[in-house]
Amino acid sequence: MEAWYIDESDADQRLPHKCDPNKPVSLEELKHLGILYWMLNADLYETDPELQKIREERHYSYMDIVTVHKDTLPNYEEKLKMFFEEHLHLDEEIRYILDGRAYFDVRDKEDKWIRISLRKGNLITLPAGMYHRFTVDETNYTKAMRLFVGEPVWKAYNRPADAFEARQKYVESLVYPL
Ligand code: KMT
Ligand code: NI
Repeated sequence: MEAWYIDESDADQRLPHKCDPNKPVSLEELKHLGILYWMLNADLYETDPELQKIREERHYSYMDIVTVHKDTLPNYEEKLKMFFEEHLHLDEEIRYILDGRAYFDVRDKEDKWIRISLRKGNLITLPAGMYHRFTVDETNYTKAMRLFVGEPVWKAYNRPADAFEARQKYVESLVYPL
């Protein structure tokens, strides 16, 4: 896992978009935004007691696995565009990268974009009500486990979605709200 403030160039979304010089973002800063992170052994995902423990503690009863690649995801380019629209959910978004790589872009307290680069073994949760977007990188491939508390709801609300209680609660949870 590595995170940085993105440059504002309109080059392809799959490129790193690092500033020159790079502006790194620490795990601590991500924690202040409500993001949780674990590093696990993805080769063991079927039997991993560490993963089991997290799932039990956080009540992640549901799980499935999606492969984001042009040969496995119907309407690949269209879906990528959709994932990259800035949005929020009314529940936590929990993703465990089993293979390949992925970028999650999230807004900081000043509404600036932070890019979180995820690799195999990275498990991340974005809090309900946090604006974010998702993309693959230049390798165009990621295999991710999706976890959820109870029956999954994947509905995304594109920005602006400020009236939702989940959004208001999230903003209030920040030490220095927007
Ligand atoms: C989301 O809501 O941002 C997504 O589901 C991204 C794709 S998960 C592999
Ligand atoms: Ni999302």
